Amino acid sequence: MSATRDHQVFLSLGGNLGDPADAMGEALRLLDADDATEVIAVSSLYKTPPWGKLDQPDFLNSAAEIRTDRAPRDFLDLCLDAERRLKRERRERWGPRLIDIDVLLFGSLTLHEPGLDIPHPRMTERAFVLVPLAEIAPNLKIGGKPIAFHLKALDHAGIERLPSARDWWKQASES
Ligand code: PH2
Ligand code: MG
Ligand code: MG
Repeated sequence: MSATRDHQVFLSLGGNLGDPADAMGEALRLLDADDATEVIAVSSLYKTPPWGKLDQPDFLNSAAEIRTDRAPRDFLDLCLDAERRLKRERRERWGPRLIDIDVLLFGSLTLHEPGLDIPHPRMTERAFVLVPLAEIAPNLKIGGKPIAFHLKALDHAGIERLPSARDWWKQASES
């Protein structure tokens, strides 16, 4: 029998077009529906000012802890599939989007392959990634340093936690 491939994965989710909370919820439900994948924890929703390209609407962001038996490339394909199903509009770099799913960490793996850079190379520079992540993984270490250490160096201005039910992602919206 082959060794188990039960990996702990952390994701960042975000969007600023249409109904991003609904899109993130649906993406997480798609991942959870996969036989080899389970959603373990999801952060609250956060309203965050746009980073990179400033003249676009505020984002909603969240973070999720996942467990999967899939290999990294396989798991990435699952995420891309969920994005595609939600009709992500890939128009301009850092521009407006319905949904974006980024794989931040995949167990303790380091990977540098086309389309798959893990740990996510810019995750520690972005408060919109680390603030939700710290909510669900306050003791996480990134690059050997505590998440709180990385957070202290970042500008949190304008980031607002929205009151969210613990399992907000499980329900499809009524509209
Ligand atoms: N995603 C981007 C670019 N800028 N800004 C915020 N606040 N949140 C995001 O998710 C985000 C962004 C490209 O993926
Ligand atoms: Mg499942
Ligand atoms: Mg992104």
